[in-house]
Amino acid sequence: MDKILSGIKPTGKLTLGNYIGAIKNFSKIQYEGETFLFIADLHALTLPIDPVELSNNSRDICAYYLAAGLDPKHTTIFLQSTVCEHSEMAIILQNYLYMGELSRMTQFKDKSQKMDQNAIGLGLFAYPVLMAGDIVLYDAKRVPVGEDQGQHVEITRDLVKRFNHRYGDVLVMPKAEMVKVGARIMSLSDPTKKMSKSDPKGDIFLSDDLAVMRKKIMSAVTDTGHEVKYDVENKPGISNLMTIYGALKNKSFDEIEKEFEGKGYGDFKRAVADAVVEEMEPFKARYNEVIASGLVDQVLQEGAIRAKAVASKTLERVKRAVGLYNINK
Ligand code: ATP
Ligand code: LTN
Repeated sequence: MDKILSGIKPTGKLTLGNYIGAIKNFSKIQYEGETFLFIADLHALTLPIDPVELSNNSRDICAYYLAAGLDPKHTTIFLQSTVCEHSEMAIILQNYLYMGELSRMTQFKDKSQKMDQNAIGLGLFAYPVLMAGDIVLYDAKRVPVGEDQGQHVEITRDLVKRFNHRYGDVLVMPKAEMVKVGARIMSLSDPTKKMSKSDPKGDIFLSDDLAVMRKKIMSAVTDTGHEVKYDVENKPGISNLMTIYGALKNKSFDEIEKEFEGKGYGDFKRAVADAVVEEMEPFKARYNEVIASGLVDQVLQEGAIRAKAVASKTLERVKRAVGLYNINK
């Protein structure tokens, strides 16, 4: 059975983009393999974050995973920081990624550009090293992510090639997988920018009330004209709403165009808002149940034990391969 692995970093409140591009898909594919899903709390430390927020966000992601139908009996759900092998693996792997290639990562460039140039943490620069470690520790072949994370999986592939070339067949080659519709949901106020939890303009948060979600959709920026037509270049606002609608209703752009032929933006927006509310109402109710049940801590404790059992074996394999002396022969 193929290993499937992904994670979300607890940097802020989760958005509809995280739901459509990641969480909804995780629950759909979890039984296709042995699945590991974690909360990338060490990654969240790569930018300044309030400690209370970090820990609340971490709990919330686990609750949202469970609310989306992720089954902790099958899928190992855990916190990255509770499996120390992630940190240890990163220390070893940092020697096989180069500063030139790390400095070309889009996420690093985007995030570091906005910062005081004298206060860019080493962790932000080395982000892909930690992420490569996350992936190879579980021998993951499939890595479901949104479009923005594709580059980090690519650099992991480069690392695996380089490492295996040097030491033999030690690491498993991963591959990024993206949802066909919804791998990049855009901001509702600026549909040329990604909806992002760390830059929350035009976001729909999973914690928003249903009425607020509806209002945000109804006031989303649209384009000139009145035709519901998929055209990212000339109609980025409508195309983004079509992506949201298509992903939630499982409809193609052709089908959506036919459905709204002769109707205006207002009718279409109402239908998108209905689709969002229809999906979010039971999801939010399940989230509230999970939080009230106390299940989160139990799942994360069991997950840490299961994840560690797998990760520690891979780490041993890697240590042996690079020649770290084994005192437990
Ligand atoms: P940040 O703003 O802190 O960089 P983010 O909102 O981009 O965070 P991540 O933690 O990087 O969220 O992403 C979690 C998962 O959700 C990843 O697989 C990511 O690719 C996906 N994702 C994030 N934003 C979107 C989006 N707008 N559309 C589709 N998928 C997304
Ligand atoms: N960088 C990812 C989170 C992440 C991840 C991973 C995803 C950390 N490690 C390993 C897939 C595999 C993000 O920002 N979503």
